[in-house]
Amino acid sequence: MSRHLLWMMICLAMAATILPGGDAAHAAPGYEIQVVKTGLDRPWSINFAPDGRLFFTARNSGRLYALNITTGAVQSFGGLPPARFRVEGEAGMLGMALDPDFATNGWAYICYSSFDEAGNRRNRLSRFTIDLAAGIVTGERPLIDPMVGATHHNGCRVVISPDNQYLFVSMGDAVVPSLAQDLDSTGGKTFRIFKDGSIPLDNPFYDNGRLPRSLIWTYGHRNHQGLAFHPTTGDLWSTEHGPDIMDELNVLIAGRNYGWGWGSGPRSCLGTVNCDGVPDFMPPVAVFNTDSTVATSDMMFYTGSSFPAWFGDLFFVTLKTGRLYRLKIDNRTIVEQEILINGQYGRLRDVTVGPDGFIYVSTDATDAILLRIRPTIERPYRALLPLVMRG
Ligand SMILES: [Ca+2]
Repeated sequence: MSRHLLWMMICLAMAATILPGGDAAHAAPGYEIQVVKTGLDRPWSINFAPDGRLFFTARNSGRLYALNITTGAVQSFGGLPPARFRVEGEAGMLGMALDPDFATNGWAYICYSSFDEAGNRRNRLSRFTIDLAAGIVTGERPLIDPMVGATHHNGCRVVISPDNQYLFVSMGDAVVPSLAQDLDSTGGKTFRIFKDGSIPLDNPFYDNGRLPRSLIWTYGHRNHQGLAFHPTTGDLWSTEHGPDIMDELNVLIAGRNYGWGWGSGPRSCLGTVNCDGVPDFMPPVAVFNTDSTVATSDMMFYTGSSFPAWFGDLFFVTLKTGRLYRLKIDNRTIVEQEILINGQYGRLRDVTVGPDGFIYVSTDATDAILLRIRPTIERPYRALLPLVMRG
């Protein structure tokens, strides 16, 4: 046996001896991915309710469901889809936010695609009341109606501000980029209203209640379908679909212009390219896959207790590449990036945190999967004890 081979065998033996004891446990990833439920009716927005169930809108059927993540039981609520519901292309039952007092008032804010009375394509933000005892959705109260609509680029992510005063909702450009630069159009905007639908007088373009500009928070968007408030800074962040390149991550500042629809051509003012002269321009925090979009869908900031090292980290999912990203943020800068899921479950639509502190992700399919990321269960320490000799 050569000295080289002998040395290699000694090294291998040492590695085999050391790994099970300690280093392997540190080298192993600190999380595992579990399939919670399969066969879900194309979820678009997933939200945990105070009773621990996961409520979700179903894009194509226009229905609302509640999933018990322990038993797997799924409740389907009656009273939906709403009248003149519209499902085609990317349109359908989309964003939802549950009121912080959902347990007592049953309010859900839902943004969905509709037809108006003349049959034009629109989108609408409404408040519904969910009667948990009767299992039915009632009492639709439109809050922003109409918004522009098309087969594609219907926006419709909705979130409630941390102070429980305001609703923010995103609207896409309805495939007409120039609408995003027009303060007299609802296309390509973020809107801010009080939860009862009334208009805050301090909105940046408030003009005697004139619509829609009095509702506008930010403009110049293509189709932003992720919204979330940072848990400590209070900044409103957003993921936005790029056309064929440059998906964006933005911080949405009152009155700022995010550039889409400026100038001419489908690639004018992308990221920070060709954005000279754009009024009120706010550049993105980051662009992803500049040569081809990853198709950013929803995002959230982690505020659970199961991954203390990830508290305040930004998570977002992608459709085209089926990824779950984790970004560590320092104020408005990304300081660390990790991809936790990379295409093995197909298109990913939504991400949220559960009451158990685990991270829940839904796929984008007619027969969809709910996944969760949980900490790896610690293996007991296996010390290399000497043999106990009898005698
Ligand atoms: Ca932009």
